This record gives sequence, structure tokens and C-alpha cells, in this order.
Amino acid sequence: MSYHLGLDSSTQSLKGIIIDPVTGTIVGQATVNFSKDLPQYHAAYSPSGDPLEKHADPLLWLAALDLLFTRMQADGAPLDQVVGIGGSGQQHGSVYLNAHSTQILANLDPAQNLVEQIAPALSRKTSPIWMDSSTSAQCAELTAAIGSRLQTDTGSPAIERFTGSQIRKFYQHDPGAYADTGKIHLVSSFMASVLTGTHAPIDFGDGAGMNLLNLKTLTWDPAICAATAPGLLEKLPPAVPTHTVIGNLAPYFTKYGFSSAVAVAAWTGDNPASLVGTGTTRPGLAVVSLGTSDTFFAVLEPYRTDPEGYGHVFGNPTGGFMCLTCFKNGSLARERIREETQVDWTFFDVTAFEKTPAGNDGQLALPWFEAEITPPVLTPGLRANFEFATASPETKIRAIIEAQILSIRVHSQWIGNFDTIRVTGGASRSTGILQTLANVFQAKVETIAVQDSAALGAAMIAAHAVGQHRYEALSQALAPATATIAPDLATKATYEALLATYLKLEAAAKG
Ligand code: XUL
Repeated sequence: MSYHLGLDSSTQSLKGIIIDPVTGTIVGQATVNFSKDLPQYHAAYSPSGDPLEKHADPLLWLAALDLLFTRMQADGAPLDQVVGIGGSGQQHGSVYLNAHSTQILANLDPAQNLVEQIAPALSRKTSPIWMDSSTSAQCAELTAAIGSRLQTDTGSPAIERFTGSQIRKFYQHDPGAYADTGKIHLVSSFMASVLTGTHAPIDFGDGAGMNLLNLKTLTWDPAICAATAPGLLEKLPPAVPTHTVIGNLAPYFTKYGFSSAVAVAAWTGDNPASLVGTGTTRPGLAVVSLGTSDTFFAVLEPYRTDPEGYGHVFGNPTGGFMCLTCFKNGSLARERIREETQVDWTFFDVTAFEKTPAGNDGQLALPWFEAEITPPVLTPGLRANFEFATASPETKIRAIIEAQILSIRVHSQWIGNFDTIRVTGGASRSTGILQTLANVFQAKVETIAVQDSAALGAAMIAAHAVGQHRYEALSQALAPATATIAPDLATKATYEALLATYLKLEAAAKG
């Protein structure tokens, strides 16, 4: 058998999915949950105490990789039949490696674990991740140096969580450690480097989340790199298309039962991988991923950028471009409000929507429990247009969910119209949320079988890059729609009115 393994190294977990591309089935699956399985490592914290700063311990991802493969082997997953590996990582997060890293990666000893061997290769103990919004000063400096070309050429204006401003902050705050850094990786290319035992390239999908890749030339932009930090261009791995086979699995991993000839495809970001794993292949079809953060993404044809500057353009792993907008207060906010209202998930997902009318009588609550990315709001706090504290649980829940979905609609209008929205992520189990999504967009909503669409997409990328399987056939077999929710046409006017209310509330909140 020729199976392909997809790995997704995200904020809260590392997941693995093995696919058989011929039968279109999943033949193995495992997860390492960071807070449950590896609580000794930080997945998102602030080393300095600044609440806008969010870093992770990169050793966590290494411990997770060893643990995932140990688990898969113990479960009898067919690792010996895997011929290709693809992967995805939480986007924007960066890992800093010193001059010894090349040697260390090339000589991984199966008798020791990854953490103890790779720890000495780090020139920076922590990795800033996508939840970090502490680099406004650096973003302002980059904008002043480069001007509007930063957005039109890299696909996004200077963004706090994007890697460029994070690298600049590191260089400014710790120039010595920056100078000791030989290679700067994304989470995705770092994991690929560990798997191949050599510095891996960065793909166009994840590389576009750095504010450093010129999407018109598909190369690192020398002027932007120079304005970001001295010598940066030399510290970046090459940028390549996602379908590039970057090397073979390092001999270290044969201890888990892998064969000695497994090819590894370039890793990408979790959102570009999800685009593939949800079968999103045509304009007019969009994906809403309801995870820790909510994201909205779609194929983008032709290349253009968001006039508001909130949407980002990344490389599409299947070729061309995709766009993505990230709303940080996704499940973060849903979990918060469920705890606060002390209801169970059935009430939250279903009952709350049965007990309240579509449009919630105009009551909305902007769910910015944490500093928000879209729209950018640095002062956290809920903003409601009604007496929130004394309202019923069902009113509070609908007020939050409708505001979340209206925000997605408002900030995706620049891309065009959508006839179908596919949903993925944990909260896509909620019938109330799905119907609200269909009504707010007045579009068909489709669910898909596999929730872990990034890991599935990563496996599909491997099957394409290594096994030469066609993406159309892979998506038909592995990512078909499982249910369709039609919009309630009678709610169209209600949501047009609520959209106007939302816009006023958002404008007031932004000041
Ligand atoms: C996208 C983003 C998040 C992370 C989450 O720009 O910041 O979706 O990729 O893993």
C-alpha cells in the first residue's frame, strides 16, 4: 500500500491523519492535545508579562511529534506503509535556530528524544505565535519604510502577528541573540526540518504570512527584508511551491516503524492546508473554520488585496492564491460566554437558538474578550448595544454568535459573493450556528465529514506532491459535503437591518 500522512501542528494540538488515496479513506488517525498531554510546556503565554505578547515553547512541538508517533505506533497505525508526509503549522509563528542547528538536525540519534537533541539548536528559547499583537511599533516602522507596496506586494499590510514585525522586535530587543541566529523558520518549516534532518524551505502558502514574500515575484523581497532586520535575507530558507518534495524522512524516525524511503513534501500553513482539506477548489465557495480563532478563506482569482487591509492573501497550495481573514475571538469567545452563562453545549448549540428570534430583536454583542485581529481592537472587552449583564443566557448567546457571523460577512465582502459556505472546526457541530451562518450570508452551508481539515489537507498535499494524485479526485473522495443547510429566505431583511446595526456598533467601538 502507498499511504500518505498529514500532520497539523496547531495552537492546541498536533494531529496526524493517514490516507489511502486510492480508496479515498482514512486509515489511521491520532492527536496529541497540548494542555492535556504535555502540560509542562507553554502553548501560548507571555514571557514578559505583556498581555499583548503570546509565545510558545518550541520544545512543545518536538515533544508532541515524538509522542504522536509513539501513540500511532502503539495503536497499530500503518506507519510502515506511509510513502509521503505533508504537514501544516499554525501560521506566522517563528523558530530561531543557531549555527549548530544544521549539524544537530543532520545527526539525530534515535536513542535520544527530539527535545533533548534539538534544544541546544535554538538561539531563542520561545517562539512568538499568531496570537501575539505586541508589535504595533514595528508595524508602524515597516509601514513608514516601505509604504503601500508592503500590502500590494506581500498580500497584507504590516500586521502585528505576521513574522516580519516579530523578527524586527526580536532584533531590536535582543540583537545579540538575533546575530546568533543562523536560520529563522516558521512553525511549518521547522517541523519539516526536523522530519528531514535538514533546513527545510518555506512554502508560498505559509511564507505569505510573513510580510516578507513578494507575491508578484514569489521571492523574498530584498528591500522589505533589509528594512525588517539586518542580514535577514541570509537567515531565511528558500521559498518554494507547496508541491515541492523537499527530502526524505530522517533515519531517526524509523524507530517508529516508518520505512527508510519516505518522501516529505514542503509544509504549509494550517489555513492553506485547510483550503485543500475542505475541497475548496472554485471561486464562489468559501470556508468558515470555527476553531480557536474563526477564519474565513476562499480561492482568490485574480491576485488582489483587501482595500480595508484586514484580509490576507496567501499562496494556494494547489496553485495561484487564496485569501483569508482571521477573527481571533472565535471559540475563545464561545467558550467564555458558555462558562459565563453556565449552560451546557446542547443549550449553547441548539436551545438558545430555538428560544430566540433570528436577529435577536436587534441586540448584538461584539465578542472581543481578547484583543481582536479583525477589526483590529487592542483594548479587549465585550461591546453590547443592550444591557448585557442582566440578559437571559439565550439572548447573550445569540447576540455573540450573530455578531461573530456578521463580522465575517462584512469583512469578506471585498472578495465577492458566495453561493456555498463550507464549515469546519469544532463549533461546526452547532445547528444553531450553522443555520445562522446560512441566514446571514443567504447562502447554502455545507458540512464535511472530517473536522481536522488541515491535517487531511496536508495528507492530500503529500498524495499530490509525492504520489502524483490529482487534487480533484482527492477532494471528491476525501472531502465530500455530508449535509446541506439551506438559508431561510424569510430572514434576509432581518439580517440586512442587523448588518447596519452591526456596522454602527463596530464603528463606535473602533472609535
Ligand atoms: C491566520 C492565523 C490563524 C493561525 C491559527 O492568519 O493567524 O488562523 O493560523 O493557527
